[in-house]
Amino acid sequence: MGPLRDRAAVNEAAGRGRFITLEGGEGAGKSTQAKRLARHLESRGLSVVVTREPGGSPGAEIIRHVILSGAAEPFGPDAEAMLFAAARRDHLRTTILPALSRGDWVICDRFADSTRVYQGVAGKVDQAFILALERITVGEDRPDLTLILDLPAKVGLARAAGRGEGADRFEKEALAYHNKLRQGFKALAKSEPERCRLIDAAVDEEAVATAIRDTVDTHFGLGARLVAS
Ligand code: Z5A
Repeated sequence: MGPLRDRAAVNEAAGRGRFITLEGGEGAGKSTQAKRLARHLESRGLSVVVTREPGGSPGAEIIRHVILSGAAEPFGPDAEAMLFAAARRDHLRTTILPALSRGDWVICDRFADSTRVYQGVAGKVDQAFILALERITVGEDRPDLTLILDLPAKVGLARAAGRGEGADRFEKEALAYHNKLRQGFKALAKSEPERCRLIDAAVDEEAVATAIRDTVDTHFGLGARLVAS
C-alpha cells in the first residue's frame, strides 16, 4: 500500500476531518504557521487542506478582491460584514465542508472570528447582527479548534510592512485600531476557552510552531499517533 492509500485509510478510520482556524492581528504569523501545522499533521498521517479567508473558493476570492481593494469601504462596515459572510458561505460549501466530509483536516487562515473582531469590535458593527450573520453562514459548522496568535500590534504591523507589499484596506488603519483588535481577540479567547487557545506569537517562528503543535496534539489526542506508512 503506497503512502496515499495509507493516508486515505487513516482518514477514513478517523471519519469526518477536523476544522482548525488561525486568528490574530496583522503579521501575527498565521500563514507561516498554517503551512507548518499542515506539515506536522501530514507527518501524523493525515490529509490536510490549507485555506484562507477572505477567499478559499473561486467565488470568495472575487469578493476578497472587492473588499481588500477598498472598493466596498464606502458602503460601511455593515456591508463589509455581509460581504465577508457571503464569501464565507461559498468557501464553506465549496471547499471546507467537502474536505471535512472526505476526512481531510482543514486549516483555515482566518474565519468567522475575524468578522466578530474586525467588523464587530473594531468596526463597531452591532454584535447581534454579526452573530445573526454567523448563524446563517456558519451554523453548526464551527471550528473544532481556534488558535489565536497574540502579539503587540506594533510588532505585527512591522512584520507585515517588512514584506514590502503595501498596506491593504485594514493594514492602513491607525495603531489604536490594531490595539483594539488585539484586545478583541484576547477577550474572545477568554470567552470561549474550550474552542480557543491563545498562542504567544511574539517569539521566534520555531517557538510558535512548537506551541501550536503541542496544543493541537493535546487537543485532538494526536500525541501517540504514528504515521501509517
Ligand atoms: N478580515 C476582516 O476584516 N474580516 C473577516 O471576516 C476576515 C478578514 C476573514 C485579510 O488580509 C484582511 O481581511 C485582514 C483582516 C480582514 N486584515 N488585514 N490586513 P490578508 O489575508 O491579506 O492578511 P492577514 O490575514 O492579515 O495576514 P497577514 O497580515 O498577511 O499576516 P500573517 O499571515 O498573520 O503573517 P505571515 O504572512 O505568516 O507573516 C508575516 C511576516 O512575518 C512574514 O514576513 C513572516 O516571514 C514573518 N514572521 C512570521 N512569523 C514570525 C515570527 N515568529 N517572528 C518573526 N517574523 C515572523
